[in-house]
Amino acid sequence: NMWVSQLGFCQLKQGEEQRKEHCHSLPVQTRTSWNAPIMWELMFDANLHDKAHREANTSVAVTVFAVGRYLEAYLNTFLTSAEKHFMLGFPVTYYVFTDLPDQVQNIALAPGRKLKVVQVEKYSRWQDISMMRMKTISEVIENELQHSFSFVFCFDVDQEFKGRFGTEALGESVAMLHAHYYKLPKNRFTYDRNPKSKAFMESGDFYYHAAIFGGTCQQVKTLADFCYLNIMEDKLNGVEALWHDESHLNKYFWVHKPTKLLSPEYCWDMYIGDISDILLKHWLQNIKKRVKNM
Ligand code: 2GW
Ligand code: MN
Repeated sequence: NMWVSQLGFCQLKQGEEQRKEHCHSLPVQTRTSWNAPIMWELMFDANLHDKAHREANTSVAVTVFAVGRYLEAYLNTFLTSAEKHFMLGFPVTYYVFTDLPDQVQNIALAPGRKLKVVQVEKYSRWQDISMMRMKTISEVIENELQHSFSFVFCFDVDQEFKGRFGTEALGESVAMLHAHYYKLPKNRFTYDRNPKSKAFMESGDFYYHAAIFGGTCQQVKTLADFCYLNIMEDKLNGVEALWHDESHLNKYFWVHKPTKLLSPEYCWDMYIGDISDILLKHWLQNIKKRVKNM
């Protein structure tokens, strides 16, 4: 997949100049120490990424869980906004996992786009609803996705697409910079600090957000298996990581470095005051507080 990073690299220098004109803030970090690109607005040419992925016949699977009251609260907004902004013009299949398959409403899908509903059990603890997604993701990749899709992206359902979320976000192994932490010093990162948990970390690179991760089927399956096995080992040992699956995901990306990072523009939170780095606000925003307050 050399062409993706080559292409990102050519764009970077030009983009840095453009960002200086458009942003009031200091330059943002656009490369990790292991040379993975961090995708900030203006640092890439969306058309070049689309062209390359059209030539590669790229198809994308999305996994999203809407269990219990999250179905009514969030699923339609997630899907209708994805149809406006997510990988437009590319074949996308949404895999909706829910305990209430009959209550999933039909929404209008563009040509080449599909929705599959898969029934899952409803765990009684919300921590298990969140964590056990890793098991289901691994199984669906193994049984179905690996044969039909180039990439898979896994999303929290409590979000709304607000702008292009396109092929520039695709890569072997893609992690999301958590909007609340990207400017904080590392000692503020909320990694799991309990040596008894498999998610335990003393230091790390970034604090990643489990609301969005993706990559090739093989890479995402490796991630999901790692997290699921460690979650189950924690259960056997009677411990639970501080931020559940997110703690295990952070451990995974510390041990297996992602090949691409998404800037917090891809999952911005409208309640964060300092928007000086954010050119394209709310590409995908955390809508939870707004819905809960209604
Ligand atoms: C979750 C928490 C409290 C009560 C209910 C639920 C819940 C979650 C639910 O009733 N039904 C359901 O389908 N979920 C799914 O789990 C849904 O897809 C949701 O987006 C996801 C994660 O739960 P969420 O979005 O409420 O958690 P956040 O936004 O605080 O998420 C971060 O931390 C989580 C672990 O604590 C996960 O790592 C998540 O990926 C992170 O974004
Ligand atoms: Mn969420």
